[in-house]
Amino acid sequence: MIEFWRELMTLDLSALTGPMPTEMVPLEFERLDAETQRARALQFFQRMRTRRSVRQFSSEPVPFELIELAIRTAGTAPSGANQQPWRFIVVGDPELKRQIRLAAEAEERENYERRFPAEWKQVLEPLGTDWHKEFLEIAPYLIVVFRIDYEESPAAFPDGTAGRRKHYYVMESVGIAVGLLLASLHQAGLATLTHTPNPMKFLNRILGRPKNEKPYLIIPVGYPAEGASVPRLEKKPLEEIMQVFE
Ligand code: IYR
Repeated sequence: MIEFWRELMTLDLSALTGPMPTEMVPLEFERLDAETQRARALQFFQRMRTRRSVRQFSSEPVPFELIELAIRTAGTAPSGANQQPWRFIVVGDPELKRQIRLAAEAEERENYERRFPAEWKQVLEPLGTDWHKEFLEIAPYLIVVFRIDYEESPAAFPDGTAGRRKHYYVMESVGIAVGLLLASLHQAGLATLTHTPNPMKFLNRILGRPKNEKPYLIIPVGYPAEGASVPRLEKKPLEEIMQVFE
């Protein structure tokens, strides 16, 4: 009899009852008056429209706390089933930055000299980019973003069973998180670049990341070099990017 009760107490009954529903809590929501709404949205727009991708960095150090705050901000992003399929690796170590630069340049040299089709080269022309990526060594920090397509662990599932748990809407989720990351860094007065050497598999090797993590972007962060320049680019006007049905 005692055996029976002991057994019952150790049984995982969730297989019979299904997972516990998530606890619901009241939404924290600040209702703004119309004037504040407009002022805040306008101020954010005016700030964000000044962001430019920078390719000439200064080696001047930046406060690490700003990097941390940007990653915390990125981590607030919505994600498929709240799976938060991202990892942000912060690289300040000069030796690792050097390895990343050398590996990226080797791939990019192949791209520019052999692999890029003429059509791609044509659209890159106005940006004036080439295979040289010294910014990967000069910028004080590289934030290397990985997307996590699935989780493989002894307790992959909420009920603790082992296996491979697929993540959903990974590209969308990580894209949103990176948008918030870039906005935070710009808001903090730092310059960034979204850099995508191709292929990027070398980042797993250099940074020791497991194979369920795929490199998504490298984001050099720092202050612009003195006299840095950027291509004159236009953003599409509102009428071209928005259509309204009312
Ligand atoms: N990744 C390469 C090429 C490149 C591709 C696009 I699309 C850009 O907007 C900019 C560059 C490089 O970094 O040079």
